[in-house]
Amino acid sequence: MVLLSKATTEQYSYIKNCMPTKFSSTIPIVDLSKPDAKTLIVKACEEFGFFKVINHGVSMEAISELEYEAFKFFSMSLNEKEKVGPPNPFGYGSKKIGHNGDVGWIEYLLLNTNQEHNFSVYGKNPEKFRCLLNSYMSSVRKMACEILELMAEGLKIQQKDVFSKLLMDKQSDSIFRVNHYPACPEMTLNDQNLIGFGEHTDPQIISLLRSNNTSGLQIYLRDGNWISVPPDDKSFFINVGDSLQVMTNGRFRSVRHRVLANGFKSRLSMIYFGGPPLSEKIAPLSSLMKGKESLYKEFTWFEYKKSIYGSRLSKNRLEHFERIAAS
Ligand code: GA4
Repeated sequence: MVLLSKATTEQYSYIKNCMPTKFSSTIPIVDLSKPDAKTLIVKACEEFGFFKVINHGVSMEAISELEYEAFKFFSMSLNEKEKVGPPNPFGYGSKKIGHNGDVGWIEYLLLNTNQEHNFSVYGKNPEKFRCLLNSYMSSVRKMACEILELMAEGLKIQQKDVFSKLLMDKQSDSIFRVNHYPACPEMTLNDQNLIGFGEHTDPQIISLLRSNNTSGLQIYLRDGNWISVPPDDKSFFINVGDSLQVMTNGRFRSVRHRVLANGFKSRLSMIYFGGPPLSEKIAPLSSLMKGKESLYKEFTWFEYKKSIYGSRLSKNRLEHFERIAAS
């Protein structure tokens, strides 16, 4: 991404009259090595749709090495980076998010976790980048499955792998994303909040995010306030996605979140979005209904994806699939 002038930054979106957001100390922390993990996970998913995980078992060395390669990739010329191809559906993207006019102060790589990519164009040492990415993705998927199994246990569902089997499926439609938010010194001049990635919920089942120590991530609370998530490069942050909201019939809520650009430091985040196979039917699990009515119409992941790709980032996409309560 080239250093952008004021004239260029004007094309981006800002949050106007944004109240200074305090770093929150209320974000739930789950220690995966402790026996109370499942109870804390369920509580966090009900209250926030978001929590931080420590003692996750992913090697810090593997994380740092991948981060280093990713920074190297983004430091190349635009011309070199564009050799990867545009991000529709997978490749290198800059500024534009999705296909419906959303923009952000961001450049990124979008990768399919099952598909072989043409790695010969990924940076100066593509083979190393590929190896690091593959081993990172498999460790993070393992953690995602462990968390999903703890969720099932915490929800007292008999079939422990009811969620995790969807990510383990060979046809699982999971995505990996590396986001680079360059520092934007321009924005510090007039106290503006430049949007890196606009507010949205993740459509999949679960997302696992790890970033460097640069702030920017904010989550939206049920009380209507945005809070800043203190960065922590040793931990992972977990988001409930729309599909898990539906499967739990609204007991877990997908978390609305956004990223603001930083005036001084660049931010690099890596996110694994665990999704089901395209043909999978998404509907509330009968074991969680217990006489309650389903809040959602059944749909396949393919149908949901089709609908999200036709919508703006900030849209409440589940609205379309809600059952109207009979009066
Ligand atoms: C949000 C979560 C993931 O980053 C993503 C995004 C996708 C994209 O960048 O192409 C979408 C967005 C995300 C939801 C609405 C649509 C699709 C951009 C957009 C405007 C890869 C995903 O799966 O959905």
